Amino acid sequence: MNAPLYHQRRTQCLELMQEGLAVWCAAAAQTRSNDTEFPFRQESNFYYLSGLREEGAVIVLYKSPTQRRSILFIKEPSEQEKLWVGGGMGVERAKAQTGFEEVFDVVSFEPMMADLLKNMPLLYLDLFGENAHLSTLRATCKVLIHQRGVQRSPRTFSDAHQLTQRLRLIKSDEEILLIRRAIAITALAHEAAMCLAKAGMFEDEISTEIDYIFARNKARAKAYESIVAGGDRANTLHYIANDQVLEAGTLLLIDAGCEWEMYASDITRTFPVGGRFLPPQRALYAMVLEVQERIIAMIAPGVRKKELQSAAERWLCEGMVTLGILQGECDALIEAKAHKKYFPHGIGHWLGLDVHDPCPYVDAQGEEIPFVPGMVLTIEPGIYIRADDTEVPECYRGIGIRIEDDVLITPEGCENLSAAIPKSIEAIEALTCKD
Ligand SMILES: [Mn+2]
Repeated sequence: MNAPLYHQRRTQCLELMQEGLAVWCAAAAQTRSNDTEFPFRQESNFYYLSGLREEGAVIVLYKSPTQRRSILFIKEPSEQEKLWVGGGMGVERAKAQTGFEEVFDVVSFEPMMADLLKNMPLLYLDLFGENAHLSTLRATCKVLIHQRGVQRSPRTFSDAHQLTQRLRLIKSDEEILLIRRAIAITALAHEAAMCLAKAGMFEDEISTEIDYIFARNKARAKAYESIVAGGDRANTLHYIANDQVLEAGTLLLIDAGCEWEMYASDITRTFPVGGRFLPPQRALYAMVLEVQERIIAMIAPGVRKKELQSAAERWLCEGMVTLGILQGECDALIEAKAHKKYFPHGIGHWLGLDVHDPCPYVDAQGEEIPFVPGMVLTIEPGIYIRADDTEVPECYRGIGIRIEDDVLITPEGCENLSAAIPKSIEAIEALTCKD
């Protein structure tokens, strides 16, 4: 565990804080059924500040005009827990390994908070999530509000996650390495899927191969449920049933990415099932690919995401007019939002500890934040034409295409971190053609 790295993040967080106290809770175990649980996944902001995969722990940062403290409350595993589930690291090991200046048993959280919150004007906490200690904190604040001799007590509440999410916007070199590793494993899975898919197979034969490649390469988890969508099912944006048969002459859209040391990858490829692109598929694919490559070429420090969005909408609209999918003049079609029927989503999103990394898109004034080196985002134009859409030429019906890469902003422009995953028509057909 890189304790100095997490220590530095807590220092940065204290820097951002106003006078006050900030609390981040570890994720709670989630029940799957009766007394069994889903695999544990740490809450991303908690992990960002600690590197800990412990359940039931709490981080408290304290900032007064004279003092900055960084405190960890952690569960001391009981003998029963040690026997059944192994338990966590406990207070002594946490003191030795985590780099927190102060570590306490989590049973002292409540009494210590009463003391720490005294004379504090501001409490940062997770306002919008499941906060195991919210009622405790509120009760503590209420007592202080009515207590004699306490001059100030927290009357202002702020979102603690906003502090960490501001810091998470710019990835360090260490974080970029983890994203690169996630993408490298994800690349193996997408290439294997292109080689494997053929008519007559079930979609979940492909998704289980993807799972296997992730697991065999020691990626602990998927960053999200894989979308393995043959033919018209690609037009259901979050199709995850993955239980239908692949048909000859259709495309397969796969949106899948593993998580490596908590960092996500998010990659989509669309390719013909066990053969070559048919002419209409090829024409539509080439158009989406060209737009994707032109958008990536625009990316550089100072550019804003909304510029990418409007360029993608314009170019996809022009492409659809050229192919006869939309009729009319492009300005008017965009004005009428006609293109949104076929490109209904955003051009991309931040990527990091969460696949949709909840870092800010706008500054305090509501202005979109321009790109800065170290930001990572996805670029994922797509066109979705349902089989039952009688407004478009028949040859395009039932085709859904998305091409998604993960892009790092660099001082010079950008780096497509997933450029090695086949996406040109030639590179894809070299893998999908079985003859
Ligand atoms: Mn995505």
